[in-house]
Amino acid sequence: MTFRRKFIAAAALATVAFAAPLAAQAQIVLKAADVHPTGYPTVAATENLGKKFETATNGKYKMQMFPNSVLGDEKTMIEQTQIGAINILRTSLGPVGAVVPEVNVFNMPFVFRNEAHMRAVIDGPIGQEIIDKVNASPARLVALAWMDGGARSLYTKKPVRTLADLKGQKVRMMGNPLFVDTMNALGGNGIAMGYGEVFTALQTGVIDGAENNPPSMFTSNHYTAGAKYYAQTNHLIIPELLVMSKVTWDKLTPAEQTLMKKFGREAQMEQRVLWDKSVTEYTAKLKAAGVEFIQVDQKPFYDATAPVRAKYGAAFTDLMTRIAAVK
Ligand code: GTR
Repeated sequence: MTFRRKFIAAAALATVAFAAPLAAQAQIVLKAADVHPTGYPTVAATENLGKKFETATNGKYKMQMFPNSVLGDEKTMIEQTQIGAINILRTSLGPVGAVVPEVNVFNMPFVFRNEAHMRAVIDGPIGQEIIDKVNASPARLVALAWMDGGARSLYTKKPVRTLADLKGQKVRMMGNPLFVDTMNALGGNGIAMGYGEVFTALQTGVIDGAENNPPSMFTSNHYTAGAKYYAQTNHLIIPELLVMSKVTWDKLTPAEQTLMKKFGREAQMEQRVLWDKSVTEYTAKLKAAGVEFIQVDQKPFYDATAPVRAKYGAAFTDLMTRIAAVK
């Protein structure tokens, strides 16, 4: 190789070597997290939001999704989001209630008549008020959008056909005293633990059952750990949140914040469509795997949880009247 050629080759290499780290540095990676696996409605809708944000900002940002609880359970991930170690988190409102008590109005048993009622509430002014409360709280979280977690029902190793069948059964609940109180009011024995611990706890007999929606019951494999009966109590209809760390939010330009909110709202609507499909799909899969779906009379479950609504709802009496009035 002549000197001139060597020089050109070296210069080209240097350009590549120089350009690559620059380009890598220029792109800001947003870490997103979810307890659910790839393909789950919440994960898919959040990933799409990330792609839209990347395109709209001409590649200034890129979202990297950490699904399947790889960054910890929801409580831990909320804490990581508060300090900015996670930038975007999709979480149930359940554990958010432990850090922003004002959202607990949506976490109460039977506060919504059904899913359609819940959707009408979160899409309207009350949903926005709760989002504003999260954002105004000292929790350092910025709520971007709602997502749908359907209705939670009981799944157990022994069938629950009436309230009496639940007596003394140890049932895993999410980490928020409100949920443990709910299970105890139903006559069971509520035990708080992280989602990722439920499978082993079912296998080893630490718990006799848990409660969740059909997509979660299927994708977490809990039905293979002995929980073969799904009693359709619908006792909790808890919306979920897509939140951004306030640390990250404050670094976005006002235009980027507007984009984030817009794409958040779109993700809310997109996830809902995916959600409805997944409930149908996973209910069928659970049935095919031998899970018995039990229709229960929900009235005794509603009545038994009245003390929980009285205790936790005392702070929200006006709001609860307004929620009940939403058609
Ligand atoms: C699911 C929900 C998760 C998580 C989980 C749980 O339905 O989507 O965010 O809260 O339940 O029971 O911990």
